Amino acid sequence: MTAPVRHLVDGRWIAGDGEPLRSVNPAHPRVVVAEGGAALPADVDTAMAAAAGAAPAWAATPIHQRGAMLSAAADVVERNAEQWGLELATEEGKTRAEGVGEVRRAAQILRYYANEGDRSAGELYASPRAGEQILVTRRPLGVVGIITPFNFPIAIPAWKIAPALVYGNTVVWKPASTVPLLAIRLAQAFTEAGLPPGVLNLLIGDSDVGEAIVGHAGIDGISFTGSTAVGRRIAASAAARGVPAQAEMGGKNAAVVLDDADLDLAVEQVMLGAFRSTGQKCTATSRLIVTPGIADAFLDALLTRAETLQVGDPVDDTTQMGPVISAAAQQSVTGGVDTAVTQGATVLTGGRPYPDGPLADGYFVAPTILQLDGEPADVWTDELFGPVLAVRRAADAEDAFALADDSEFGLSAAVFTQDLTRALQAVDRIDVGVLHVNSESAGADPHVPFGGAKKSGLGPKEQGTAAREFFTHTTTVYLRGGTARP
Ligand code: UN1
Repeated sequence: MTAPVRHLVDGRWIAGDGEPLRSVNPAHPRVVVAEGGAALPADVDTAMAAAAGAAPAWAATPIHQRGAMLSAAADVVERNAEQWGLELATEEGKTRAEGVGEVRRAAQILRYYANEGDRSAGELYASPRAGEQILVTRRPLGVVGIITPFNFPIAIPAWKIAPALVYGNTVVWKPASTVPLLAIRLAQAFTEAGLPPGVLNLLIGDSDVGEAIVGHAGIDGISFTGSTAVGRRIAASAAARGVPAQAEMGGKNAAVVLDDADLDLAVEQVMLGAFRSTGQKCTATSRLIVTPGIADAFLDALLTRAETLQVGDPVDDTTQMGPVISAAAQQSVTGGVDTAVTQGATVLTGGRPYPDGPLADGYFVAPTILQLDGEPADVWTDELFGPVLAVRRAADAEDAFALADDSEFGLSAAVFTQDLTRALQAVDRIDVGVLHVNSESAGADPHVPFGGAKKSGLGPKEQGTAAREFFTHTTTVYLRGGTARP
């Protein structure tokens, strides 16, 4: 059954007047998941006006009350986890287990921020002057634009929208046009929770709608997750107008497997990092670096696992990996593999769609492992956003850490070792925003900072206490009694 695409503006669900917008099931592209008119850039004016109109009353609402609405939204999300998780798998292509897990994760994120009122609201400093104290308090930015990618259609929106709202901002949100249904579900959770009209506005459309949000004169901040090229463009445009921006962009995340690693654990975790969500995570493991004492045994075991990974329809419970999001993504991933081969890479397994059988119609790409022998290759430096793992052999642990760090990106990394000294060296040598020791490179808990080093991110990090850095600004209050003598 095809769901209607609707937009939420000023508390009302409206049909879009733009071009027909349609999300399809990437495992069966003839199946339309949601359909309706896209939003138009002109709708951004209406949504911005609604958000600006709602902003003063929302900012004046006590944070505990704002949090209570997030908590009520979390209840709705949790209650619908099975159904929405299935819809997520159908619209985005990750497995049903991952889809349900992601919906639950969204609820968990909402609950974390729902409790923000019970945490510290600022700082208090001593004053060098008698009778005075210095407070650092926080204020919302105002109206923020939120632009989210397809790959976590409910968790990433939740981790941007929840802090935006709890800190007193109002929001105009544009999700990726490939996943409208899950965006509508999250917005429904907020309306059902009783969020006042205009506080959260949802416009589903193409990049022209995103550009209209970013370029709008009334916008007070922009939070974006997506490709490096778009993130840089948004941040540049925002900076040129003095608007704060937060951009979470690409990764080329390495897993380093050292001689003393537990082989079974490392194989298991590298498989998860490389192929869960079909490799479509900015935190996915796309580079593997192995040292000589374990390389052959590790690669043998990994190849066996990759070749027996169950690729199929995400809603089938035996499936371990689904399709990529679109035909364009499928072409760009296989094109990236072809380029790697012309640059000297050897395909150890995968690299292709499935020409026949039940997977031939969907946007499937087989789990792919490529071996590089030291030659420069784009697959080592550029994000492909698919189930492709490039492998290099390092001379020793030092060389492995240097290879892992040799990237313009610095989002996440994983290091597999049982040697504490080596693990601590990795913390020093690999410049990343998120480092996993003996676990896969993906994953982000709601209560701790998430984001990249180097060129993976611009602006303050997300989640945990870090989110407040972006969604508020400080007012430093020099506070003295009102008499001449203290
Ligand atoms: C995760 O690793 O679970 O777009 C989250 C992305 C990241 C989020 C990763 N911003 O893939």
